Amino acid sequence: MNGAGAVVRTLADCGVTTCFANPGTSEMHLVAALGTVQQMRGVLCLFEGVATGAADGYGRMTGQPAAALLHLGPGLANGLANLHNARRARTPLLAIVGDHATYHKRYDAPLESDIDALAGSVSGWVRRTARSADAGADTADAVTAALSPPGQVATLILPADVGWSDGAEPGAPVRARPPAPVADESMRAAETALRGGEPAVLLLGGTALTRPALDAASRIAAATGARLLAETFPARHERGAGVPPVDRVAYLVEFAASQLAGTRHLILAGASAPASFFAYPGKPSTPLPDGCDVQALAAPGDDVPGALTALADRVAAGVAPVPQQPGRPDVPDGELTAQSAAAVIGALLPEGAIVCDEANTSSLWLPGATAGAPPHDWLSLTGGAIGQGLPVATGAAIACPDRPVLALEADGSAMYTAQALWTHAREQLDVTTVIFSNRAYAILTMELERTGAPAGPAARDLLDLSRPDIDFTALATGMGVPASRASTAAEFAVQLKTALAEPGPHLIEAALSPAW
Ligand SMILES: Cc1ncc(C[n+]2csc(CCOP(=O)(O)OP(=O)(O)O)c2C)c(N)n1
Repeated sequence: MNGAGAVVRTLADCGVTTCFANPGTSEMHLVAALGTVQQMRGVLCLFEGVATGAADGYGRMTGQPAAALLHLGPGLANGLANLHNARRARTPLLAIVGDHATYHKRYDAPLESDIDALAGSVSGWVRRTARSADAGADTADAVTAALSPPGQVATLILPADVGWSDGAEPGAPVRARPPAPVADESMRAAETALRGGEPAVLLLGGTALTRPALDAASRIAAATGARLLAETFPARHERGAGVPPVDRVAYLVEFAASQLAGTRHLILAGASAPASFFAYPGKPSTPLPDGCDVQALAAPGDDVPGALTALADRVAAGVAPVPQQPGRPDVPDGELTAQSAAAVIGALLPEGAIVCDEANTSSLWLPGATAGAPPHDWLSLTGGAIGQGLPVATGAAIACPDRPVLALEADGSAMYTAQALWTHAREQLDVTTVIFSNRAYAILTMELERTGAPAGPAARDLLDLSRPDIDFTALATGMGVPASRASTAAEFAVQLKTALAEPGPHLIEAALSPAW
């Protein structure tokens, strides 16, 4: 067996059976090996950012790593922004990066670059396999590292000659360590804060935003009067009718500060302490009020659901969670705006949907409009690096073929990784993409004001996406995805209903009224 064969065999033995790939010459033996292992599904992505984002979506939905196969340093660099988002999502993900043959590196061939440095910027674990005899064991270690709680990017660098040389054997799967139990001391500190009668907020992140942790958090809130909040951009948030509702900390630091005003105790469960997305002249870097005590009940890599359940049993024995009541908006009539589009989505969102939200300014009304829709998962832009939504939808759809996926995309963000649509078509994924076409980098227009940068017309032109208007229906059909354009709320409702009822990919360009 050669090294590439051992890598792929080991992946399959470890349960890593999906590989989002954009290979090159140095990965040809890996490509050949992928074709020989029956359990492996290779998914071609036409840009590395699609491959890495898809692996992120897959990992968020399954808790298991997918592999992203990338070509040397430049391929890894193209995939880096979505690996950054995956790192922020704490997604288990295995990046496999091919390199030149060991003896070829000293010739400084054109594609030679510092792969290790690039990998180190987003990975919790990096290893370069030196000999084919190590390929299997290194791969097993990489999978274990990716699964190390709460989940991380693990990068395995495989030189071409290691891949093609014989003398390899599959590595034995290694069991990943389970999340750490929470120390009694943290539990007692949280209990003291909650029982003290001072205003407290329980900030939920990671696995705290899925059930049964949400039920436990809701019981704690009901019994103690603590408020629940979620991190601003959760990797995966289970929500909808019957699930305890949790508002997210607002993106804008002023709004976040008013949500947290008066808080004396911030108790973290799977979340980090909130920080302002950016610094602005004269504005604070944190939304927390002065004198707010921050304590961690459970770090992201801890057994967060276990900690919340144990805490609920201490402070909320016999208290039931408070579920979200069902309720949907009426389908609106009239102009198509971000607000009326949100109402249409709230009215039609199917049960079990996976929503990939990269609608940016157009997402403002979505949480409210969908709060009482049937239960669904909400995946967000964890690391703020745009171009994530369509790739994440790709991976989520492959991970959960029986669930409808709704990719809610701002037009500017969609253009970073629009190639994902081609993979939606090729794999016939049940993804409905809605493009919120406001023909602008709208959020940056707002940020321009907020930063106080003196801006004239030339500056504003850099944030304008018209001249020419992007024809998303042409882009989609050109890549094999049936598409339509809606200009009124009623048209949007009809088109969304049809797209959701038919299997396979669809795209709807929601041509928003000029206001937004
Ligand atoms: C990888 C990356 N590049 C650039 C940015 C800076 N950026 C933030 S928002 C934005 C434009 C967003 O426009 P769009 O996606 O159309 O959403 P809108 O603001 O119009 O709702 C840009 C370029 C970023 N966040 N990430």
